[in-house]
Amino acid sequence: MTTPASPDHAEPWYLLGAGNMGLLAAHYLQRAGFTVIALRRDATPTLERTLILPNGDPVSLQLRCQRAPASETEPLVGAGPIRRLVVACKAPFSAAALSGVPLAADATVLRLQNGLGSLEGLLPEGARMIEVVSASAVKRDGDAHRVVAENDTWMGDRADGGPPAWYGALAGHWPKLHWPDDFRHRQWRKLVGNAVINPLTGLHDVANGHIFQDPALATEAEQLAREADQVLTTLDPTWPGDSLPGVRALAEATAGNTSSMRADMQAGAVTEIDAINGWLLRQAEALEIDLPAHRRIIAAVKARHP
Ligand code: KPL
Repeated sequence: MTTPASPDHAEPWYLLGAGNMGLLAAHYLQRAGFTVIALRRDATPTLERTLILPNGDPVSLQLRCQRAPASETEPLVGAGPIRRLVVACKAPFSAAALSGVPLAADATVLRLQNGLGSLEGLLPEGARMIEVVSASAVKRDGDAHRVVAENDTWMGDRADGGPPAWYGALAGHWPKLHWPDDFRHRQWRKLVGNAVINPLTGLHDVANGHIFQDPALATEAEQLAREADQVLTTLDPTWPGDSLPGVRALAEATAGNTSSMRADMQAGAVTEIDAINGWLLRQAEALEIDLPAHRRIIAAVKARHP
């Protein structure tokens, strides 16, 4: 069931990154009656994918495609400045994916990526960046994308000006979508979970649940969480500063999962370490705080997969 078009639906959403989470966002946007256009480097006219919902129902997802410009000087044929964009590519590819994409000066950008800071300096000054943090899980299943769990998803932005006009329509079709008052803390909780679980599971090639079953890894996890809390409490004294139990609960709730960084390292792909642990380290450096456990683990991940 889709929502009939309203004036607010006239503006299409463009999508950069038609991976698991990008497709899930595209599906909810389409269900809410919005047009979604995938920006691709190739010339495919449409993108057809199958999304399997948690109840097992397959949804055939069809997205119109627009060829993204290969360089900043090449125009985007057939499109004026883009006013709504979902960035769901992996964090390290953000600059390349955005290069040449003609964003309107007041564009709204939904950032659906792990880590923080990956779009810094890449958007027009007047753009509104809305961060999306999702606990939903989508996995490749052969040629299809399986939605393993539709969990909570939170949206928020730095200005905290409240949700935009289109949010209500989307929230009616995106299960468990919230615009919370404490968005930043939710985003940081996800960040700390990723900063502990992802590099440890990647380096040791283990599933998430293994971390707290192995005393050596559990000690490393504890150090990483403590150092993250030290930075975040300095940035915001209202940060509760007790991340470890939440990280443990996340590792247990996703015990059988292969973290995204483990999957990247297994595939020999570039990891999101710079957007996750690297973000914490950059904050720490500015605050003159040393984070030896994060420094070590960043170096270890990069030594394997530069
Ligand atoms: O977000 C994740 C990831 O793998 O990137 C977690 C929560 C660790 C689940 O695997």
